[in-house]
Amino acid sequence: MAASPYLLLLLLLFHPAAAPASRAPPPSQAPPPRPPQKVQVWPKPVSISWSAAVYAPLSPSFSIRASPSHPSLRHAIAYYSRLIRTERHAPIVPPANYTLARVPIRLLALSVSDPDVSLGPGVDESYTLSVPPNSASADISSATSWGAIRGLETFSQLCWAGGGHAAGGQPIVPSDIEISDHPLFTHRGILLDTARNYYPVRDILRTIRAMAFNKLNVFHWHITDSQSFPIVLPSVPNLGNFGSYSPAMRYTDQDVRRIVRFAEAFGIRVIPEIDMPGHAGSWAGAYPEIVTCANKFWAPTAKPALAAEPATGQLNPLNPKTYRVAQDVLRDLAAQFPDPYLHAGGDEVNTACWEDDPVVRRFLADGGSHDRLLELFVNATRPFLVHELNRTAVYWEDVLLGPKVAVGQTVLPHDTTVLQTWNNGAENTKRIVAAGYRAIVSSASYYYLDCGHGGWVGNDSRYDVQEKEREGTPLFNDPGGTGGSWCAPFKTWQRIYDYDILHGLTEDEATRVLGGEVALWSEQSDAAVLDGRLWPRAAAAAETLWSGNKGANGRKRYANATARLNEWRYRLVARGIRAEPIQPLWCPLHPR
Ligand code: CP6
Repeated sequence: MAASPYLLLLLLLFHPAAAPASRAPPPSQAPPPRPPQKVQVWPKPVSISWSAAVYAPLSPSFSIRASPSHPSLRHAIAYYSRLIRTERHAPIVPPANYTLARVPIRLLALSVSDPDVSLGPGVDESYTLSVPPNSASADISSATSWGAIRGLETFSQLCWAGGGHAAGGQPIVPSDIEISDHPLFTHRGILLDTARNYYPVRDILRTIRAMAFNKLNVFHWHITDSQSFPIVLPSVPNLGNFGSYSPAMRYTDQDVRRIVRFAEAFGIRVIPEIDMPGHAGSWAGAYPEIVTCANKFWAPTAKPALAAEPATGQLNPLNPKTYRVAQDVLRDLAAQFPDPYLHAGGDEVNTACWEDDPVVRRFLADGGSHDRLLELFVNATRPFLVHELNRTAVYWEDVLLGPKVAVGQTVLPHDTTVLQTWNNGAENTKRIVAAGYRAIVSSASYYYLDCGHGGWVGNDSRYDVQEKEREGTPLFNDPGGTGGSWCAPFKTWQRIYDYDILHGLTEDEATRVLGGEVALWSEQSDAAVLDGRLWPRAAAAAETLWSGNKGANGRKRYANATARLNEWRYRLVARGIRAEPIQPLWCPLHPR
């Protein structure tokens, strides 16, 4: 029987939930170490060779050194030194026998051939890691500092607590192991919407740390939306002052710097998004004159019967002041966020909202079109963003594809535009890359983590569940718009893991897919549920974006992923990330 009293003792002593973090059991009481047979690293590295089940203890004087040293690596080295030395995660699954190497590992040596390469799109994140047999030092080699950081994460995951008496109570690592690793996609991200509900800085920092654990490298910060404008920008401070929920719910210059620096230390880019011209109702607090229909309709459609959520409000493309404010916003943003990409929104333009404005109505009556309005807006903001601020403009797919409003390809040059798809999974991605654009995939039906929690507005007579059932109307198709039809079904980790962002693309088209982002829209989440909403589902995406979802035989490695993701989830919890469980603990203890 697998669950011997012996194992239960081990769990009691070492399980993160059971034992306080800082206190290792006295060596005399500790059972012999029981690491897993297979090496567990999430996301799975491209190649691991580990022939014999030999582990080496870490020396109490274990240290990490880099040559040449570089500022961007210093933080990561300090962080991982501590993480590794205080490792408290022990494997759940009882392992078979193994040998403990006699020589402890005293040094992890990083050699970086080009440490000054700065963080940015497409940066080389490859690394090799080796722990030679009977050696007191392990090595990580990489082209860039960012690759070294990925290697440090891998090394930290090789370490297990519970080395026991023979290991001097120290963590142990597999010995005689070689790992060679690089990402499948260069863009692997999480979108966090901080406008529908606010997230304190510390929760954002924790999320960034969890991203690094999963080798995700892009934090797409959907800062503003119609509901709030929670950032204070120096040239236009009133947008934040009048557009945020409260003084406590604003990101200051200092907050932003802290987040950007923290992310960079983990090799994570921060791409800021200020959504415009749609989803901009919150701008009306400071500048009512440039916003059409603010708070008058619900978004994204102005038809009450189809309303999805409060509130809307759009920038008026025919008001010259719109562009003075928008340029101030973009300039301030570029000063705060060093990443070469800047996201300027462009999603879900609501034509009726524009038509609420008399000047717009006259423009349309005189032969103008909705497409022309969006084109005016993009042509008045994009060149500034690209040429003055030297950024690649990221937009939602809507800008090119509509469905309601779209601009021509002449407005969006291939080399300075990246489009993020969301609305129609594979099909829209194909349309975008076939048209020659680079794409980031965030298919709503696979990668939207917010959905599945019912409607956004309560106390609504249209929302009588029993009556719906009597009518035979499934709630998911609730035409009242409060049932969240766009959300169904809930995105399970399996659904996310199975999704292939290159599905249906030719080889040439696939070269223009930069990667993917899972999205946490925050109508129904805030810091209270953040970790559980993101993890471990975002980890499922992280693995497919790093090394794909197929095993060596070319088939989906789904069954094998369950046990590994379960194990990984426990380590995330041990590292302070409150990830949801995916199984009863009973399952790994009773393998079948
Ligand atoms: N907010 C903004 C949203 C969404 C988008 N943009 C959204 C649309 C559909 C679903 C979830 C979120 N809430 N600004 C679309 C990019 Cl299902």
